[in-house]
Amino acid sequence: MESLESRISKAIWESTYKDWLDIIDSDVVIVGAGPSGLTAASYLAKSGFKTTVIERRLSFGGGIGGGGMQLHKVVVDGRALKVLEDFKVRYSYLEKYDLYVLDSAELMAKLASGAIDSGAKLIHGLTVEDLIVREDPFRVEGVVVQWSSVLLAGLHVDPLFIHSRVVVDATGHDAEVIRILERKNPSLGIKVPGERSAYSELSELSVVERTGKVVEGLYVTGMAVAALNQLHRMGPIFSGMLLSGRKVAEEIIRDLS
Ligand code: 48H
Ligand code: FE2
Repeated sequence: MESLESRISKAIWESTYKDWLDIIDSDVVIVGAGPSGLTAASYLAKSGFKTTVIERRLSFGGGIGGGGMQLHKVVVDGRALKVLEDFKVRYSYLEKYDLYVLDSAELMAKLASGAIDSGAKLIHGLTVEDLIVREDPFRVEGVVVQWSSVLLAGLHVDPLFIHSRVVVDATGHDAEVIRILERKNPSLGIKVPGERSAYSELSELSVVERTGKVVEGLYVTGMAVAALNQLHRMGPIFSGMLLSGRKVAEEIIRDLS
């Protein structure tokens, strides 16, 4: 029998290699494992699309973990209940505020495990630093990825590619993927003006309304929708994020089918 150390290393290398050979050609790459990205991933994977979620950090949940100013709760309104039930997230109704309250830890954990159980592959510690594009006509055909640790160390290491039929920007407030498009493909005329100040009631609706395709092959969901369309922010109410994730999944399912 080989040493345990050799077997540990070989088991990890071999199964990572198998996973990567599989995800290098995905149907959908979702950038960001926050509420909108995880929700979208689950519905897409459940519909049979090979879905890969790339997350820069070594954790999942994006802004959920911070709750409301680090208090461990977030809220949703009644429109999001069906999504919470799909993920088996528990909530309590506070009648006097007409809001549903949930534990941020439970929401993070169950969105992530819902996405994984539906068949999505989540890779963490990996950053999307560029896009694969084709021109005439312009379309996005995947992402350029690098280990987050390499970027943090400031090393010059060339990246690798994940090809996909569709990419989703679920990177939150910074709309990082669309900003790459803005910076590197100026002829498209895409501008990311950034979000506006708080107006929760309005932005909870408009963020869902404006969710969808940006250019051929690239879609946007979650707070990145606000940055792209200069919409208001909403604070720690998450109905818009969950519904935006579900909506982008439905649009992609329709477009790819
Ligand atoms: C890989 C990346 C990259 C990259 C970023 O911020 P998120 O939680 O995003 P959403 O849009 O799903 O949810 C927003 C919500 O959390 C929020 O902040 C709300 C509702 N705010 C309202 C308000 O008023 O403030 O998650 C995005 C994820 C994070 O985990 C990032 O680490 C990750 O994307 N990410 N991953 N490559 N280039 N950029
Ligand atoms: Fe936020």
